[in-house]
Amino acid sequence: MSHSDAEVHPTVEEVAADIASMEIRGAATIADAAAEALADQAEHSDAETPEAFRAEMRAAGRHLRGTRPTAVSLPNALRYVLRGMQGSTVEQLRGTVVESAREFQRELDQAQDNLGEIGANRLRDGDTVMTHCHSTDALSCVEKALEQGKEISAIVKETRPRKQGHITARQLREWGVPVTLVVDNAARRYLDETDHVLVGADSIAADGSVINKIGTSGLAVNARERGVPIMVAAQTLKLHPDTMTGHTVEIEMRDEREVLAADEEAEIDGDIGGDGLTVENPAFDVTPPRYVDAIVTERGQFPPESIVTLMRELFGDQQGGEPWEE
Ligand code: RI2
Repeated sequence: MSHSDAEVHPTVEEVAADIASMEIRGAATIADAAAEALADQAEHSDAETPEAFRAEMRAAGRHLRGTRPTAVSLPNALRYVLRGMQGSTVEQLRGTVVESAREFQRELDQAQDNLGEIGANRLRDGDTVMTHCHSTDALSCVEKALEQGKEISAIVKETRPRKQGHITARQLREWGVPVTLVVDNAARRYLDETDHVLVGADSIAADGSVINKIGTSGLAVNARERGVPIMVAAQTLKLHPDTMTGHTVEIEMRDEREVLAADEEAEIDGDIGGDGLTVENPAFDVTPPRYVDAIVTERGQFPPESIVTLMRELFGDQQGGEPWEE
């Protein structure tokens, strides 16, 4: 068997399929699942030589990497775990992969907690936040503010086409937060009642641009026009190292069926044109740094223009090819 035919464990295949279908979604959750899948591959590998083991791990990394292109937390997770693979025997390699996956997962949890504490300090007692999509980093700020004894209300944008705003609404209600759920088109009307727009990020570019769920940039422009501050909660795992050397972030285009899905309530049967109809379904958009007031990370809050300094500190010394490449 050549190295490029190396076996990928069924768990890796399942996790990859679940990420692609968005059964597993949200940048941090994707990163956590990818690290877990690599640990699983290592634990179940029956490779007999270190070379075969390394080839398997690289193949698993490539398989996971190919699922969704925009959230940089995925390659950042794969890099962290695969660069931790050390040793000259299969047992050493296995042990270090599992150990670095666990370490990555612990750091992920810790980073989200620390970020939440920092973000919560921006929220005052009685504030109303407007959310877009579902971000565990953004929700962590609300959770910590509640723990500090502050009363927070939320205006939650539904977030077409997949309506992840409903997940946000459900979580906030579990915490006892008063929630007003609105369709995306109603957001501007409710900005007058909003103290902060609070969103997450899938990737942050070196110039401070924020790549997040489609609709974020329009919301940010409207919020700026109304004088409502825009806060982005994104742990440093969301910083995109390639953008320091001029690369742009690929925006994922998803299936048209997400847009055309039948909806009985709205009398839509999912068939509105047939041939000649083009459907575009970009999952993300880019909010330029001038529309963002603060990027809140576990390392502190930053004006978007200064995020590049943090990126240099974190990624400046990383060189060489990707650890999942042959
Ligand atoms: P956390 C989501 O993307 C949303 O765009 C959200 O803001 C972002 O990931 C970050 O989520 P998708 O996977 O890492 O729903 O903060 O397409 O949980």
